[in-house]
Amino acid sequence: MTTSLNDTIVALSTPFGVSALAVIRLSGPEALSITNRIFSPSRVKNIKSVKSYTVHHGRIKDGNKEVDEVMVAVYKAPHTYTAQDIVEVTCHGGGVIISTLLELFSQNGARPAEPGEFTKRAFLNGKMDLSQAESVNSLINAGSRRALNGALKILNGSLREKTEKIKSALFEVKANIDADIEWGDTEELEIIDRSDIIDLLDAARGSVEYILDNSKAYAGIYSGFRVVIIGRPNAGKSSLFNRLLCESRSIVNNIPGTTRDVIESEVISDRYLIRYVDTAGLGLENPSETDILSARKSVEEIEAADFVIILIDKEKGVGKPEKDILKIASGKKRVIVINKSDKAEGVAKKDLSAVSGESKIIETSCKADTGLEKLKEEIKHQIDKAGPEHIMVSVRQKNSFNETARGIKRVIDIMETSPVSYEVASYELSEAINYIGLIDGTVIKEDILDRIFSDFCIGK
Ligand SMILES: Nc1nc2c(ncn2[C@@H]2O[C@H](COP(=O)(O)OP(=O)(O)OP(=O)(O)O)[C@@H](O)[C@H]2O)c(=O)[nH]1
Ligand SMILES: [Mg+2]
Repeated sequence: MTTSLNDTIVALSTPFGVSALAVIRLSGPEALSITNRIFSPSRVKNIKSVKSYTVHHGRIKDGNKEVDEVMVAVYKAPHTYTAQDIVEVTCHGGGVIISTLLELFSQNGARPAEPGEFTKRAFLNGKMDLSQAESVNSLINAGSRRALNGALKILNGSLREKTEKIKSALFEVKANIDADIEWGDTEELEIIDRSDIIDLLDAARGSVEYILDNSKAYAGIYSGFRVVIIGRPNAGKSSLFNRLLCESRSIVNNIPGTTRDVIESEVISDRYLIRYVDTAGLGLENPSETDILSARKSVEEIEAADFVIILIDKEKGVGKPEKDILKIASGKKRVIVINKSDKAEGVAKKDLSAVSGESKIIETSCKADTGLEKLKEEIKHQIDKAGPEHIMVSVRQKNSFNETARGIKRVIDIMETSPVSYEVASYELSEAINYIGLIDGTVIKEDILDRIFSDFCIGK
């Protein structure tokens, strides 16, 4: 998509379909004159001469034929979303009206906008950096208050601030190293202090890792806190899953190996967006080829989880499957749940102290409906603990942060080796700085931009 910034673009900014009102937006140098050709204002003479940030009632006409009664808002460059003249026409929300208006604007010189082209212009005209532009999409797609807050923070520049700090530290190191390359042999110049440089690099790497640790990569839409239920076959995973969702989503059966695929579903509970994941049991006796594939998927789910519920069947206690699960999920935030607590015989909380470590233990019965509120509270507590800062970054940004961290690590390694090859260090630093540039958009290729903005809806 090689599109000129000088075209005036037009698009419907609200969903297409029948609604009370709809908004059509234009951006570009001709926005006002194109509108002027088809809009007859009721109070002012000419829409071109009105003040910025004003709204005007009037009629859109196709020749002498009236098409709709509308309100036209005028925002003049440069203090607008795209830094260009913007006109927003609020019309009635019927499909025919919208199509007719869009066609009229096109006939009069506006080009239909590409997806995300308004925000792309905002970025290209320096109104926001790329991380902020991307967050506009997350804002629109936010599936929860939490996701919305995350997107808003980034839109307000929180990621920008962090990347700027990292970048300026790297530039400082590079300036020092480059000075040494150029002047290192001359006596009068201070020799650079390697340990200071390494400290600076360590701090920069720490900041990148902080972002990575607190980030939640999203694929288009931020999909909630991922709670994975794991346990041996028949422990009651699907029963618990259904209870937590308050709907009968997974098949429950007393034959071990009922669930074979990963089943997931989302709920909003209070202000929390939680994605529960039901999995196939681990440790099935005499597994078929399909069972082995299912078990592999369950293990992958443990890895992808924000929080793991290790479900223990009270009657079965802790056997090989449980020991394996505890090991696989050792680095994970988790809770141990003893299910089927309605049964008289079996393990109790105190029997698990040898294997539970730091993990909390909760007893539940899906049959008698006990302990479930306690479990839900624990999950919410974990979401709150997930960090005061939950930084939303896209998969693309996450990759760039990873590359930056690796690059900085390479520079540290070089600086710690004697004799230091300052040329190589300088080269590696430029690479790391480049990766940061891919995040804020200071180094950006057209095809990457196209990919980012093609995920947007038209009109944004
Ligand atoms: N008594 C009692 N039975 C339960 C409880 N929870 C589940 N069950 C029963 O245990 C059996 C297995 O339940 P599921 O929910 O299908 O177990 P699962 O862990 O999903 O099993 P797989 O999908 O085969 O791995 C069913 O007969 C349930 O009715 C409980 O708390 N108490
Ligand atoms: Mg199941």
